[in-house]
Amino acid sequence: MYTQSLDLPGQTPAALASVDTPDKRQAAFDARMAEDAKIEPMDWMPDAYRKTLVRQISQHAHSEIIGMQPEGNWISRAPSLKRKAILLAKVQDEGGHGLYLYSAAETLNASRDDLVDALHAGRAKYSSIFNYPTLTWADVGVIGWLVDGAAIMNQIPLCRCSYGPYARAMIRICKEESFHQRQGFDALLAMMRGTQAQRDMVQDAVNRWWFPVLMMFGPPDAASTNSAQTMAWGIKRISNDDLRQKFVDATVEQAKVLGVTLPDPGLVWNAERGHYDYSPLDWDEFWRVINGDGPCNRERLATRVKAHEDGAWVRDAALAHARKRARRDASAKAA
Ligand code: FAQ
Repeated sequence: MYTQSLDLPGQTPAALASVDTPDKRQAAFDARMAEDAKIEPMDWMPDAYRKTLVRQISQHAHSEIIGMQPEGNWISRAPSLKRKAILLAKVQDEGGHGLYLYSAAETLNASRDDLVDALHAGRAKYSSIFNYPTLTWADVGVIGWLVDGAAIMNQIPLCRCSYGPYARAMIRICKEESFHQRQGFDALLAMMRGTQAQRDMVQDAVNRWWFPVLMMFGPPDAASTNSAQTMAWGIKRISNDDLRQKFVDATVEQAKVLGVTLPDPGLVWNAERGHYDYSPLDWDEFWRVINGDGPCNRERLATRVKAHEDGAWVRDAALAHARKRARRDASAKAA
């Protein structure tokens, strides 16, 4: 990844490099956490910190890769050349985000093959949101506006994550996601200025995506098993419920500009809290979806596994080429 080559042995910051007993290493790590400094790949870190980062970063990478499918499905049916070019670029960006993130996970000594195997075998999670279908062109706009919008809200704080490679990957990803969000809003605005049938299509898509998007932020804080520790480690900075609330508050105003109704009668301004209230979410649906039984889980995984198998010849060719180059370099050096 573009940043990792900077993290070379010998560049380990003094605070962690100079300590050699387990207790001292832990104390130095804790001191780093207390001063909100970054941990880099060559630094000592507790196993549990490494493990939780691999879990979160790899699930994030899987989400980006699986997340190419719902919109990729519409590239050949985009309504104009301009929209097709934008959508192609966006879907390609999501693939790129997956690659930065797999690379960030590799800096933690995780093997990419193992991570991908875990996804294909159904052992690793990916975001619940990508298990919902894209039925019309308006769904593509709504993914940009709401799904990318929620992703940005969740990911901006990750730019300050305590693990350097993840934080730096997130800076670039967030810049691209914010283009994605704007293009989705723009596509919807064009439809809202069109015919009644187009406006109805947008409203229908918003009705179907609104609640699943709110679930993207994860379970309520009280049921979030990982939050306390990941927040203590400076990986997560803002809780699931607080991010969800920030997203709701920001999106209500955007919906007004667009002229769509958010499908929740319980969505009302609460002057006392200074926030919008919203109705309780269907957490049974959320757990069903993340445990493999959403509307498209089987289809998404089968498509991913097939793409991986169909691409075996590309990986074989790249490895053969690398071996050939290494042999050539070795004989050039020997000559
Ligand atoms: N879906 O204890 P917590 C995108 C799991 S990228 C599935 O609260 P945590 C870009 C969670 O893993 C979208 N599983 O967990 C794009 C845990 O299970 P585990 C992805 C979920 O980690 C746009 C269990 O529930 N973004 O959209 C979900 O502290 C358009 C308990 O939950 C990221 O991955 C869920 N929604 O918080 C691409 C951002 N929520 O692992 C294409 C980085 C929770 O213990 C098109 N990740 N779970 O077995 C995070 O910020 C966090 O991992 C959370 C979950 C907030 C997702």
